[in-house]
Amino acid sequence: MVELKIASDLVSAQNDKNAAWLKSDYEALGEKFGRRGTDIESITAQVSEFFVAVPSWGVGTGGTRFARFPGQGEPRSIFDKLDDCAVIHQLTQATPTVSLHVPWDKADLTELKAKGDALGLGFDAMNSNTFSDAVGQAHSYKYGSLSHTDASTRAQAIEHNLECIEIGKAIGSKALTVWIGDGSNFPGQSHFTRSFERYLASMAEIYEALPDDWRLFSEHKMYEPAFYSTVVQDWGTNYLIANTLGPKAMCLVDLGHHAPNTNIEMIVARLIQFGKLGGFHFNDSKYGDDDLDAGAIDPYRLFLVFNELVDAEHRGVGGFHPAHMIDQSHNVTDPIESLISSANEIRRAYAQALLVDREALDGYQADNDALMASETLKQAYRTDVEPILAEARRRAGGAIDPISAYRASGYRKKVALERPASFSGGGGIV
Ligand SMILES: [Mn+2]
Repeated sequence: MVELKIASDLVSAQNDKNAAWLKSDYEALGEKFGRRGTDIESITAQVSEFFVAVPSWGVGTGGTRFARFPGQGEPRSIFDKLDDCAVIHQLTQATPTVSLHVPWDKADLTELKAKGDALGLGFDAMNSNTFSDAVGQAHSYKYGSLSHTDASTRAQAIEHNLECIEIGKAIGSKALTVWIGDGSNFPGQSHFTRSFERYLASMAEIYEALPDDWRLFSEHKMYEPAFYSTVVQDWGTNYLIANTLGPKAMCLVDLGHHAPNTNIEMIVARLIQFGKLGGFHFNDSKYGDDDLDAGAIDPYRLFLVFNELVDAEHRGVGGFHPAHMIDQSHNVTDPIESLISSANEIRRAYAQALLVDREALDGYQADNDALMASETLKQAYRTDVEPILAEARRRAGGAIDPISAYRASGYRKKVALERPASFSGGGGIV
C-alpha cells in the first residue's frame, strides 16, 4: 500500500468539482478528432504512459548568484525531498521516479530504498557532483575535476563517480549523468586539447565501471561556471565523447545549455540519427541557463523537440528510449507547483506532437510546400489538449486540476510547521 501525502478523499472531492466540464470537453475533443480520423483514446493511452523524472534538487528553493530567498517548509533532507516528490506524482501521475544528486542526497541506502518503496517512487539517473567541493574532501575542484591538471584531483573525481554508480546500484538506478564545471575564464588558461584528453581518459575509467545494463550520460554546457571555455561545451563535443567511450555512453541535452536561438530540435534529430540521444534535462530559458519552468518561455520549441521524438517513434528507430528528466531552479514559486506545472507542460508537448499528421507532413515536404508543412505542425500545436492531460490524470488516480488540489490540501503549511526555514546554499543548478 503506497503512502499518500495528500488525503485521497480531498483529491476525489476536488475531482468531483471538475468532473462535469472535463467530461463535456473530453467528449467534444474526441468528436473533433473523430472528424479527422484520430482516436482520442489512443492519444490518451500514450500520454498516460509518458513519464518524466523529478530532480531531487528541484523541490528546494533555488537561488541566483546574488541571493537565495528560502521558501516555506523547504525539505531538510532527501527524505523530505522524497515526500515532496510523492505529492507531485500523486497529483500528476506523471512523475514516478526521482533523480538523485550525490553528495547532496547521501543517506543510508536501505532507508533510502525503503522510503522510495513506501511512497511508490523509483530512482532515475544518478547525478555526480564534481563542480563544488564537499566538506572535508582532499583536493579542490576550483580548477576542474575530471580534466584537472593534477592527477590526484582527477582520481578523486573518478572515485566519486564510481561511488555514485554503487549507490545507484543499491537503489535501482540504471544511469549516471556526468556534468562538470571544468573550463577556463581566460584565453590561454587551459590547453583545449590536453584538458579534453584528460577528461576523456577519466570518463573512460568511469565507463569501465559501468554495469552492462546502465547508460552513461554526458551533459554539455556552453558556459558557466567557466565563462571563457568549457571542456564539454556543445553537442558536437558531447557526441565525440559518447562515440569515443562506447555504446553505453549517450548524450544528454539540457534545453538551457545552448546559446540563445540555437536550433535545439535539430540537435535532437542529429543525435537520434546517430544513435546517441540519451535523454533530456527539461527546463526553459530566455537568455542563458535560466532554469525556468519547462514551457514557460517558448512552448513551441518544446513542442518542436517532441515533434522530433514522436517522429523517431513513428519511424520505428531502433533502441530508442531517451530518459526524460526535469532540471529547473525555482526562485519565486512553490517548487512543488512549478514541478507539477512542468510535468504537465512536457506531457502537453508530447500530446500535441502525437497529433501531427505525419503522412500529410511527408507529402508537403516532398512537394516543397513550406507553408502547408508549417501549418501541419501548427495545427497540432494549436490544439488544446488539456482535456486529454486531465483525463489521463483522473483515470490514473491523480487530480483533474492538480495545482488547485495541492493548494486546497494545505500541504505546504503543514510541512512548514515541521521544517524550519533554511538559508543555506546548495541551489544545485546543473
Ligand atoms: Mn542539467
